[in-house]
Amino acid sequence: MKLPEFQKYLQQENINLVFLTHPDPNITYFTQMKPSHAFLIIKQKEAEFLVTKLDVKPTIKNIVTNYFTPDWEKKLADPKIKTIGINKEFISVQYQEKLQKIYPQAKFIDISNQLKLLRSQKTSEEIAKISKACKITSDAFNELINAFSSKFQTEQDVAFFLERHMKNKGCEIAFPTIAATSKNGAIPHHVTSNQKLRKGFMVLDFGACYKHYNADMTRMVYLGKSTKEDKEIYNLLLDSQRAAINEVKDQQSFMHLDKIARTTLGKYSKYFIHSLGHGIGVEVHEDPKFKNHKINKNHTFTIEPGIYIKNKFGMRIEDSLVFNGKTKILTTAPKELLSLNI
Ligand SMILES: [Mn+2]
Repeated sequence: MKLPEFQKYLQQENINLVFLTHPDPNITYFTQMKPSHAFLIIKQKEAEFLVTKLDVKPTIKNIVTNYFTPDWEKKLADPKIKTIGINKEFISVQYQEKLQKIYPQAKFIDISNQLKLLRSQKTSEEIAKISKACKITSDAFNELINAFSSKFQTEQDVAFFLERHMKNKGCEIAFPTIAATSKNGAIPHHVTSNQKLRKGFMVLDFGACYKHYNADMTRMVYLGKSTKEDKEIYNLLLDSQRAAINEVKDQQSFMHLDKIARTTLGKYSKYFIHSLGHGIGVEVHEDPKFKNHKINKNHTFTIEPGIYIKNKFGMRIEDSLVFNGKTKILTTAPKELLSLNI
């Protein structure tokens, strides 16, 4: 993805070499692979992918692949290398020290921001993969609703159903599925366990990962019979999410969407304790950042307001979207509050 564009940047900035170390997601971004251990070395006109014999040796356009050899460090030594770009967010201190020994003459600069910027604007190929991940995620939810029965006894039973569906469709899971009933839902990142299902709101936050591209979606269902008050607060949250999505347009600041969502929540906004969303791609959380970025064409991101009332209940509604000049919601599973019997 965008390797030539990145190499142009290296030429402009006079960076001789970029060294990406396992498990940097940028390795997956450029190679569209996730080997168990690998380095990616990008120069201004070439790139080399070093993998171990434990993985399949891939063929990648514009990237030469080689196996690690015992003398790989010696092979890399080159006194002409003066400036090296590293991703400070992922390289370990150990590897940075190793590089300093291989290239004692070189200056090291952090290129993490350039990588984030490059990745934040998706290519059509990437958008297609994210869309497919989102479709499989939405399908898993629909299947769950159709199959829901008294056989589902624990939060894990529900999570496993969703995960099995996504894996059966050729996906990995983007992150461990959150199935949180009743007061567990008040913890946004509740760890799903063999906790018996309780009546009340159930938060389902999950996503498929298709060919290294992630989806992220949260839906609410109500176990048992919801009251008028339950429906009112749920619909307020849904209004808040829709109001924020309606404000998506080119060059709009993400903070403006955040403000709209909170204003709509009114007195419940104090229970909305996290950011409205995040960029999504080869990482579940990546740029654009809601704190200080603006919407650009080909950004993919989530919108996910929530209300969390400690020891009572929690709720969140989340969609993954692409802005391609128009707003397109990729996670299309229904958002009306469904009641299920347990
Ligand atoms: Mn999310």
